[in-house]
Amino acid sequence: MRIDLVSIFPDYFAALDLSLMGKAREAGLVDVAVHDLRKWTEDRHRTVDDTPYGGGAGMVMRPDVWGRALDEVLDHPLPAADEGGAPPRRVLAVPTAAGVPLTQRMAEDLTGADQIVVACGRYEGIDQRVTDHYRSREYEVVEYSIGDYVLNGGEVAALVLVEAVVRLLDGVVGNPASVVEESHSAEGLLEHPAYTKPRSWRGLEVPGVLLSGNHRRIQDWRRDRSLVRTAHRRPDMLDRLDPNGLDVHDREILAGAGQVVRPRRARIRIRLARPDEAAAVATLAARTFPAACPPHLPRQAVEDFISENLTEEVFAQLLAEPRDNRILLVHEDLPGATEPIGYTFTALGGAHAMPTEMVRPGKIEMGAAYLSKCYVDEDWRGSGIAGALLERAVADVATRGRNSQVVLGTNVGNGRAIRFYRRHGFKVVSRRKFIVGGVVNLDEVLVRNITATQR
Ligand code: 6GU
Repeated sequence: MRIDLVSIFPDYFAALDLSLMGKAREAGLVDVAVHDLRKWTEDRHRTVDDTPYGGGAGMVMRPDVWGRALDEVLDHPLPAADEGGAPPRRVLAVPTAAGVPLTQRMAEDLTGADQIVVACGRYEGIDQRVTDHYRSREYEVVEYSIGDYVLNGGEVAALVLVEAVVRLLDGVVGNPASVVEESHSAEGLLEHPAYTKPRSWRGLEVPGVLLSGNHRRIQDWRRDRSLVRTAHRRPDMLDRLDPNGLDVHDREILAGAGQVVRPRRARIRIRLARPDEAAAVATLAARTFPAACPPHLPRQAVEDFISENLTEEVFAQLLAEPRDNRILLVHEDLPGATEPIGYTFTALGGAHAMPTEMVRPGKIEMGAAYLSKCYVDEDWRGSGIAGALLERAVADVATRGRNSQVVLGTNVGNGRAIRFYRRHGFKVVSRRKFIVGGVVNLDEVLVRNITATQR
């Protein structure tokens, strides 16, 4: 590949003699030439710019000087490409803050060019007719930007383009896998964080999973970290992700980081309910409870249960005791107040704590936290919100430090819920009766231990 850099500051490109770029040039993988634009001026002062037509601040680079320069540089013979008979692919790249964003896709595409000429403007840019002219002469012309900020000239952006393209050429980067596994590669996620020796540094430890030697676990952990990083730093990248490429675990991780991709893109927030939110919780509780009941349960029984147990008064009482009763809410993160779309209620102790008849020595201990409610509106089925909410509720129990287990009951016929809890580390250990509006139902009782790392 031939690269020509045209600039009034050719010294900027001394950096191309260094490191990987220098080696690529020595190895003959790329032939780089740097040109001083003033070589193509014809006046005593070697003028390259003039005042803008139409007025305004700054100076504009003259098309006549650029035209002479680019005619000559774009005419450079390219012997290697000419052998096949096909005309060489010559690309004119013009860095400008007003350009299209430079992407990894563009860099990959440009590895197929035979020649890239980068025309570096200064001042307020280059007369528009220059790119118009070469485009009309059937050159590929790309006016590109390297980010949403303004530079004094295109030289730094030219270095960026050259490095992004040349490192992708065969034989430049020693290990081709390191080009595949990085941020902005095919996966569409940012890369996971990396760690090396020493294991312990200034009181900070390398995450234990990376020392486990369990490659499956390491892979899974790294993917989770990629998802969380992308959600926090580049949520815009999630818009371009194929939601079908994300499994339910991926969606739960993203929801935990506040980003939802299915059934539609949304931002969510999970937080502790405030004492004044009893009415909102009661409305949500009444709306979501029926879906957890078996189909044969009489409607009246369900309604009786709701009007006895899921009232504003009941939730107001719970919210008045935040040390014992933990209510988490999920909201869509939109400007202005929105109704919650999901909630959990966990009793850590006190009046609503786990019923003593649920104790099973060796399995369910006295003083386990009791996850009494975990509901998300049906519209958000498959979003990952429920999993994120459940994990947040368990983490909340762990942070409070009072309980070493979380226990819950769910109807024996509710296979979906049972599979959900098992996927989240809960184990079925026994059964219990659960009375809904006077009708006796049978629940599976599931328990999850809170591990040392969670506490
Ligand atoms: Cl490519 N050029 C200039 N002058 N400013 C920029 C840029 C390019 N990309 C972002 N800002």
